[in-house]
Amino acid sequence: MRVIDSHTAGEPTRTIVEGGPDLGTGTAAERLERFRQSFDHVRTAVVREPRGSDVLVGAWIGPPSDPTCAAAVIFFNNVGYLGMCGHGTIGVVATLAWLGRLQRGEHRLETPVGIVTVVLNDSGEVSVRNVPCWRVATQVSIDVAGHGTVRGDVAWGGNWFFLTEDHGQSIDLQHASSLVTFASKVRHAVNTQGYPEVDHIELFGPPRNASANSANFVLCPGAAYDRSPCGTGTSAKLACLAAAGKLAPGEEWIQEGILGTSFRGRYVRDETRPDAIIPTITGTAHITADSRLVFDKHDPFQWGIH
Ligand code: PYC
Repeated sequence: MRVIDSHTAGEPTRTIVEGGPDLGTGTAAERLERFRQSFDHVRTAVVREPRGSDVLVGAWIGPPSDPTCAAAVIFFNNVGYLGMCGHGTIGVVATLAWLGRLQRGEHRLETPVGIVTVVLNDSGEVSVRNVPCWRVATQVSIDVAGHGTVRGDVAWGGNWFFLTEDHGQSIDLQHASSLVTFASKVRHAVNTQGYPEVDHIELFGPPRNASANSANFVLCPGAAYDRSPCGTGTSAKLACLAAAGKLAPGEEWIQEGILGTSFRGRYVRDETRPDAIIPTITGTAHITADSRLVFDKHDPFQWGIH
């Protein structure tokens, strides 16, 4: 299997470009189910140790069912599958461009949660026009074991997020392990107190760079945190800001991540539903490896360490 590794603002993506599972025909959502049912061992082999790590997001690419799209994409990590992935989409676009399979300009990609439009800019930056995003709950109070009440919003940004500024934590890399512990407790509380679908927790604090509007820490499904500002997390943030009347359509929002790297975001209103926005997130990915994964049937960890 040939894979291309990249990182987007520090967060890695491993894209399968040859020798991936044959997921047949159908929509990206149908093929994700086929991946889950019949090829989950490929997911674990590609992203888990010893070939990968908990931080790695994998991407399967294949022919689209919608002829207006350049490709279908399915994202996965060490514990399962993602609906959409902003940093991963930027990584996939950079990968396809590096392979000479995608030219500058606008393209559409089919994901399990809808079609996204990507622009490979002359600068090499990639802009991702995400699926419609919206806030579903405002300042809900969650009782977090050992910490008391935490208030935050619940929003869809292509994945489900609980977003809070009310946490008393320092948003910096030195505190990464305590942030993971705290955010995991918040997720458990959010899941058991009304929002079982939320699998990403996003904490906000003041940015390091004067040009940014905010800094975040995002706990991904599992126990890894996003090294980038998280594309779907930034989309969820824009949905909350729009719903609160704190960011106007077209206005730029610079979201800094835990490493100090940033994504730029803007939105337009979704003409078809008044509660939703369509965010566009812009960032840069770099290629880090072009490798072949070897699967030895005598290797006890052929399908990854479980
Ligand atoms: O960039 O949307 C994102 C993302 C989700 C999980 C890791 N990165």
